[in-house]
Amino acid sequence: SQEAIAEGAVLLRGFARPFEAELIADLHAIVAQAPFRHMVTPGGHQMSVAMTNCGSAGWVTDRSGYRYDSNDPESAKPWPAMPSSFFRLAAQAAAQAGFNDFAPDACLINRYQPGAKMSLHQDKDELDFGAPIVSVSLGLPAIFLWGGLKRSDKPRRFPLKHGDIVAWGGPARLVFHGVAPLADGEHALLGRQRINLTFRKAR
Ligand code: MD5
Ligand code: FE
Repeated sequence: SQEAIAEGAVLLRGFARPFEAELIADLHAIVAQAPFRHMVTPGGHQMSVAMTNCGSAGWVTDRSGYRYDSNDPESAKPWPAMPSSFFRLAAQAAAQAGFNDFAPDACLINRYQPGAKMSLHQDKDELDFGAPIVSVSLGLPAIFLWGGLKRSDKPRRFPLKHGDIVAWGGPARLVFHGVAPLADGEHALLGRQRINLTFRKAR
């Protein structure tokens, strides 16, 4: 099924379900090479969400700022390559949502354990805001917060479940968004966590 959240934002319920086994196997291989870690914001706060990356550019934050880096700062080696299962799913979902020829070079992998959250923010560390962002939800359900173009716009709440994909672009690309604190639970494939794959064209 396909629903419009807002202009430029399309929710594809269950779109990733046919890919789940391949995605989870590929995820385990990435995490073996580049483990999840809690990064620190420029303000010095440790994030409750644990992160890693795959692809030629990985999103990182530390005391010096937010940026994309070709290498994992923990290992000083390149981030693991983006598996073809990840790339194909992101490109197919983008096309289904009306964004043709999406070629992500970055996949940020977010791990939410119970209580973890992401505060309202904009994604603006990418070079070209003309490319969409594709977000894949796996594991425990979460409430996605969808604000406006101003931080003060009151967010609407959307439940996102295992297999749901959202594609954002055009007028939705710079909307403030976040994730409410994860409720505890147990997912049959992923246990007590939610994994979010965020595909972007960084460079
Ligand atoms: C998540 N991750 O569920 C969210 C969902 C992040 C992040 O927000 O930055 O890692 S993904 C993306 C999103 C949502 C709404 C608008 C836009 C991106 N956008 O247009 O930039 O872990
Ligand atoms: Fe974001």
